Amino acid sequence: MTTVADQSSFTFTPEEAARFERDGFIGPVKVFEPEEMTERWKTIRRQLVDRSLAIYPESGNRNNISNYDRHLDIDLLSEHIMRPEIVDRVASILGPDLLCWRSEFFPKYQGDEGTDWHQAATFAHGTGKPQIVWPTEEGRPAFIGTITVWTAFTHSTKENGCLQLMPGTHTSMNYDESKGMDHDADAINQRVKDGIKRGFFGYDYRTLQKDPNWKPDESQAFPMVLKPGEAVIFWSNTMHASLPHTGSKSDYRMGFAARYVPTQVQIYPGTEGLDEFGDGIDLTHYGAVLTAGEDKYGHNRIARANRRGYEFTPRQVRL
Ligand SMILES: O=C(O)CCC(=O)C(=O)O
Ligand SMILES: [Fe+2]
Repeated sequence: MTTVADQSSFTFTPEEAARFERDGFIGPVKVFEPEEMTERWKTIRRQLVDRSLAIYPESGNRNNISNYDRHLDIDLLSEHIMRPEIVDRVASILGPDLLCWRSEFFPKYQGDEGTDWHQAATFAHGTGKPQIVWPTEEGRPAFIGTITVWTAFTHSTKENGCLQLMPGTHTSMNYDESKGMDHDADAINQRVKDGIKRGFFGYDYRTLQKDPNWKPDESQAFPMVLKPGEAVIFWSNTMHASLPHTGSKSDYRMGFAARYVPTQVQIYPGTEGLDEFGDGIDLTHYGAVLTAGEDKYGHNRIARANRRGYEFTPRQVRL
């Protein structure tokens, strides 16, 4: 008897599925061996500087959004978002037809503040306008949020600002993203919240709290320590934050977040641009990537290849 290699070997076991449903996150999961990740990051870091095919122009701002979606021009990042280790697991949560609609870098350098506690459902937080819209059932969205896969490109430790998550907090929102926030780049690294230096890249996420007197319960925080090449997968509406970087200069933290939704979700509906974090980008060259299955809805513009010609081949995940 011959055995056929199981294409979908990274889908969740029933235990993993139950744990994810209970906690709203799972990790660490291995995407690459640490040595391989370190090598890949060396190359990616060099290639990031060449913006000739990046889909957004360069910005002078520090916490800028011009490095969003570099998977649309850097082959190693294009390949990263398509990795079976990631896509199969995301399909276990969202089903077999998947789009990657956003990637972002999250660096922390020596002395940087931690990231504010937050939950994201529509990603309207910066603009007041939803960036993703789920279909409604009986007038309400069937689901909220996106699945984020945050991969550590370097070591992510308590000293250099690892992510923190609060298990089980994905079932209700403490924030109203439609309120909008005022951006103030001068506030970066200036605020201490419950004894911890934190901010949200020039925003103060506390201004979105439904109850202004409520405080996140720090005792619920789980520190997600990751080796290079390990990832955490979480619902964006799970309470998450990160610690300040109190470590040494050479030990910087670099996270790469890729965000996924099923094909029925509308991405950037009714807009050709995005203004947030004190920057603006034009979506003319934007496309979502079909990472698995097929797109039966046609709601969104799809990028079939990156701008160097790397073709995105969707996986067919057997669930
Ligand atoms: O890396 C961080 O500090 C924050 C990441 C985050 O909020 C996200 O990936 O949604
Ligand atoms: Fe986040």
